Order: sequence, then C-alpha cells, then structure tokens
Amino acid sequence: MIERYREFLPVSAATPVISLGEGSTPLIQCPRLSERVGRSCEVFVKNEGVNPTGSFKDRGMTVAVSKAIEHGTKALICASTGNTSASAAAYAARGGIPCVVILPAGKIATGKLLQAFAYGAKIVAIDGNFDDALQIVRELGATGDFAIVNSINPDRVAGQKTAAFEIIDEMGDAPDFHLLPVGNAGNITAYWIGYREFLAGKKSTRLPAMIGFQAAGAAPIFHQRIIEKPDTIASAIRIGNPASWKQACAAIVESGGAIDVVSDDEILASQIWLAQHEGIFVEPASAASIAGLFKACNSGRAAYSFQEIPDGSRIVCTVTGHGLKDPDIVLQRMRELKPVAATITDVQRAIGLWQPPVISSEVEISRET
Ligand code: AN7
Repeated sequence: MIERYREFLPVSAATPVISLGEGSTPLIQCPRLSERVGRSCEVFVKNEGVNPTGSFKDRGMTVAVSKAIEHGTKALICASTGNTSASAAAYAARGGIPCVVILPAGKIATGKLLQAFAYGAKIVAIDGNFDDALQIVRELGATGDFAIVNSINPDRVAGQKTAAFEIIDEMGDAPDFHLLPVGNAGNITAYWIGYREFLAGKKSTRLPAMIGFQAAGAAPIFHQRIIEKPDTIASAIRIGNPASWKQACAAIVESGGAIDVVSDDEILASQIWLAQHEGIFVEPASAASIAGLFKACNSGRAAYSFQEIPDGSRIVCTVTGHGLKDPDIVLQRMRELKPVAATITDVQRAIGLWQPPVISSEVEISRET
C-alpha cells in the first residue's frame, strides 16, 4: 500500500517499508443494498475485512510501524478493542520489534485476542475499558520507551486515508455519501483527510457527506458527552471518549454529514442481512454502517434521511473488519448440526428439511415508505 500511494505518505527512501500486502481492498457493487435505497442509487461496500489481519487497521499500521522502525523505536505499544492489537502485533512481528498491547479484560472478540497471541505480542488485560487502556498507553508512551501505534499517531491516520484514495481511483470520483462505523474516530478523520487531499490534487471533483454510526450504548459523539461505561455487543466500537472526537465532528460538519446511532439488535440483524444477501460477512462493529444505511432509508428516525437524496446518488459503506474475528455471537445463534447417515437419500432428505434463514434475524429492518 505504501508503494501504491508513496507520494501522499510521510515516507522517504530511508523508510524501511514493513508491509503485509495491505490495501487495494475490493469496492463491491451491491445490488440488493442499492434496491433498499431505491431511485437508481448505487451502494458499494468497501470491504476492509480482507486486509492481512482482517481489518482496516493494517493500512495505518504499515505506515506507523515503518516510521517507528525508521526512527529506531525499540518497542511498540497500543491500547485496543481488538483489531488494533491484532494489526500492531502482526506488523511488529514483520518488522522484528516487540509489541505490547493493553486490552480491556473480557471485552475482546475471540479471533482478535487469538491473533495477538499468535503474532507474539505481550498482552496485558486491564480491569477497565478501552478509554482507561488508552490513558495508560499515553502515559507509557510519554516515557519514551515505546512508540504508540494507536490512531493518535498521525502516521496511522496518514495510512488509513488511502482507503479514500482507492475509492476515488476506482469510482473515478468521490461518492456522494460515505457511511462508516465510528469508535475512536480515527477512521472517519482519515477518510475525510483523504477525500480532501484528492480534491485539492484534482483527482476528484467533489466531497462526500460523511455519515458516522456509533452503537447506541457507546455514542459519545452523538450525545455530545463522555460515556463513562460504554456498552455494546460491537466490542470494537465500545469506546466512551474517542481520541479523534474533534476531528470527527469537523469531518461531519464540513462535509454536511451526520452522526447517528444504531442499536445492537439493528447491528446484528444487519450483519446477518449483509452476509445472506450480498455474501459479505463482517464483524458486528462493521455492520453498523449497514444498519446505518437502513436507518437512513427510514426517514422517521434517522439523523440523515435518504428520502430526499437525488436519484442516482452513489453511496459507499465501509465495512471495517472480517466476520470471523468475532464468531461467538453468530455461534450462539446457530442451530445445532446433527449428522445424518452418509447416504444419498439421507443427505437428500436433510437438504429438503433445510430452511433458509440459517440464522434468523430477530429484528426486521423494513423500509418505511
Ligand atoms: C472493526 O482496535 O479502536 O473510529 O482498538 O475495530 O477509527 O476507532 C477499533 C475500532 C470500526 C472504529 N470497526 O474505528 C481498536 C479500535 C472496527 C474496529 C472501528 C474499530 P475508529
């Protein structure tokens, strides 16, 4: 990714490029999502779950770790709700330096914790939430012993803005709307920088409205106050005091966008809907952008209603992480698989009994018209 967008990144010939082949992720045209919006609008999903460690964090991490190593850093440190730790651990291994990850105990999705172990990070679980972990990381970073690779590190944001570049390069221009989940607010900040940079460089002719979605129980930006005890099934965005709060607000206001909330039930229903209607399996936090799209189509409750948007509008939803990272919730809802005899007739009978939705969505997301 650094090679593809080198001229826009804070790297030089002296920077050792620590890469795992991140970026250049698919921008998937989604006919069924488009149908939900209607009026010839086109919806695309930017699938960041196919990055090397399964999340968008790899874009920022390749730059942050390359720069940290260029600067002679001895060790990396980050706080994380899971994906940052998985990504930092992988790129640290790739770069040959140690990595410490500070995590809220018991709140990290199985796949992500497993990744941090597998890549060999030093893992410290704290009796506290992500915001507490980030505070500790800020203080440890100030000692000079570590390079912080959270998105408070500008190199992370610089790397992440390349997702906006890719969208413009692929679509030929920026979309009209960009929807994405918001946690610590680094990603919405990075996309907005990317979109503005390509507009200034005349690689695009417009800016999208940025529409961010927080989980209802962890929505500090929406409520305009710190949430002391954020709570949501979407553990990746269980953040009560986002580091890039101000930048996110600027992106939303400057772009004429909005910040909105989606409930856990809406998130889980959208996760399954996207998997079963478009074949894209994402983790719950990522499904917030899809839940948000559905909400925007329903003018009654949405902070930004799509009812009035021009026909033919182009909408991009970023999905940030792979569904396999957080299997527990889907597992709970899966029917038990009872083996049948290994004969054609038994298998045929079993297929006949099979009922499509394998996993039923508890919440119906219907379009209010
Ligand atoms: C799947 O890993 O904050 O608003 O520590 O993992 O840029 O924070 C993860 C965040 C969305 C929110 N989707 O992005 C972490 C962490 C997924 C995520 C977000 C995260 P930001």
